[in-house]
Amino acid sequence: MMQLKSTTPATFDLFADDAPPLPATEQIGPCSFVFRGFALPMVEPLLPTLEAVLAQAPFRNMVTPGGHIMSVALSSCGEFGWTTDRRGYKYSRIDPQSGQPWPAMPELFLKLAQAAADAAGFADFIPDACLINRYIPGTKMSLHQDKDELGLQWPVVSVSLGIPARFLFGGHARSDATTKVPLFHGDVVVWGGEDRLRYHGVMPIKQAEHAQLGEQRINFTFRKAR
Ligand SMILES: O=C(O)CCC(=O)C(=O)O
Ligand SMILES: [Mn+2]
Repeated sequence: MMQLKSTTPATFDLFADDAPPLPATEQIGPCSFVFRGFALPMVEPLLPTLEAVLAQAPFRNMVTPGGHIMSVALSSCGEFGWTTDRRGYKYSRIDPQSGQPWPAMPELFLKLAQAAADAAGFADFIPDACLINRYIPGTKMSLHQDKDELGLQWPVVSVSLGIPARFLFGGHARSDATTKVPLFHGDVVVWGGEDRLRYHGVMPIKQAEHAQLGEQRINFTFRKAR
């Protein structure tokens, strides 16, 4: 497996006062970047915008095809939303819970996704799907690939808000070694190109409280679904 240019130590304590400062931009793969605090300048208007989206399409815990209820609660906005049920994973224009189209992708979300994609070398990214995940302490996301999209030439742009997470970034096989990337409020990760189908996940979220978001982590991932 290729060597990753990560400066993150293999083990770390997110809460330690003596934790080393993180570089502003970290390259975690040939076409993958962590931009520290990239979303911070937009957080103030982002939160009420998110609330308006969630009023239309509230978080829900979906069922996987295997019958497990996902611990992470999910919603979507944009032309397409991602759903899972006993029949499988899919993108759809209609939120099955409301029977209505998913909320439109707010201009601010689009701007943020485009700016981050641009910074990673993917100009003119026009995502048509934004998945919104809500993690509470103890919840996690198992290693998986984002592969239900048709627009695999476009990156995934992932925005983290609220309490910290330890993001796992692996290779093209589930069994490949993973790099542990701490993600904090405002951090944005972009992976695309040859890294687009790399396995990734989120370790169980540790108990913590965020000044604005309380005991939760919100993550948006922007994709080109169709
Ligand atoms: O929460 C994260 O940081 C990653 C989320 C993710 O991989 C997904 O929604 O597919
Ligand atoms: Mn994913």
